[in-house]
Amino acid sequence: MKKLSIFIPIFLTSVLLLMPIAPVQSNSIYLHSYTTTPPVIDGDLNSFVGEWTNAAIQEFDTTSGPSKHGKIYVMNTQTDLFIAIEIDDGANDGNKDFIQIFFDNDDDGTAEYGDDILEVYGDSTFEDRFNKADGSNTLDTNDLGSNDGSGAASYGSGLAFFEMSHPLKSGDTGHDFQLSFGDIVGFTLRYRDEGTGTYSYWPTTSTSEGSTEDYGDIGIDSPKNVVGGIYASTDKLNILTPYIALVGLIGAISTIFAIRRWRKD
Ligand SMILES: [Ca+2]
Ligand SMILES: [Ca+2]
Ligand SMILES: [Ca+2]
Ligand SMILES: [Ca+2]
Repeated sequence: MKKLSIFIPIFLTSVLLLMPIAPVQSNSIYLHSYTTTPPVIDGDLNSFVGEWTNAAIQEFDTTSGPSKHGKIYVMNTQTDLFIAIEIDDGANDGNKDFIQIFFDNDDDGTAEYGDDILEVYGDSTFEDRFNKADGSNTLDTNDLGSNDGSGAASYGSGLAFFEMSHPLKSGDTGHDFQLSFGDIVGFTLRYRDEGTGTYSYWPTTSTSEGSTEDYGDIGIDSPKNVVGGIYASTDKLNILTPYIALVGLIGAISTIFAIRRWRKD
C-alpha cells in the first residue's frame, strides 16, 4: 500500500508534465515551415529547382462557392511569410481573376477591424489591404499605411498560379499582422473566377467582418539548427518540455522521500 502511495503521485506528475504543449489551433489545418531560401515572386512556382519544396503544402477543395481544387504552399524566413496558391480556373481573365488571403491576426476565430489581407490579381497586381469596421476592406495606403510585400501570377493548363510575400513585422500596425517565431495566425482564402462570376472559399465559408469563422492556421517557424546532421527544432517549449518534466519528477520524488523521512522521525 505504501509503494502505491508513492507510485501514484510520481505517475500523475510525470503524465501531466510530459503531456505535449501544443499550440492553440482552431482546426486541423495547420501549415508551418521554415526556409532559409526565399522564393522568387514571379508567378512561376518553379523559378528555380526546389523553390517551394521547403514549404508546408496542402491540397484543398473549396468549401463554399463553386468547388475548386487547389494547392497552398506556406513557408517563412526570419523576416517574411511566403504563400503560393494554384487553383482550378477554366480561363485566364487577367486582373478580373484574383486570390485574397484573409488573416485572423489574433487567431481567435473572429474577423476584426485591422485584420491583414493580401490580394494578388491575375495580371500580377499586388495589394496589401486590411479589414474595415463596416465589413468592407481597403488598401493600407488609403489609411496612411504602407503597401508591404509583393505578389505575382501566371496561368497555364486550367490552373491559375499566385505567389506572394509579406513581412512578418512590417511595422504598419493597424493594417498588417506583426508576427514573431512561434506565433500562429488564422487564414482563409477567397478566389474570384471572372469566367464563372463566382467566389470560392477555403477553409471558411465567408469572410464577413465581425463574424466567427473556421479559419485555418499558419504558424511562424523559427530557424532550424543542424545538430549532427539532424534538423532540431529551436522551439523553446519543445526544448524545455523534457527538462520541465524532469524537474517536476525530481520535485515529486524529493517530496515523497521528505514525507517518508518525516514520518519515520
Ligand atoms: Ca517563383
Ligand atoms: Ca480575430
Ligand atoms: Ca501594410
Ligand atoms: Ca495589410
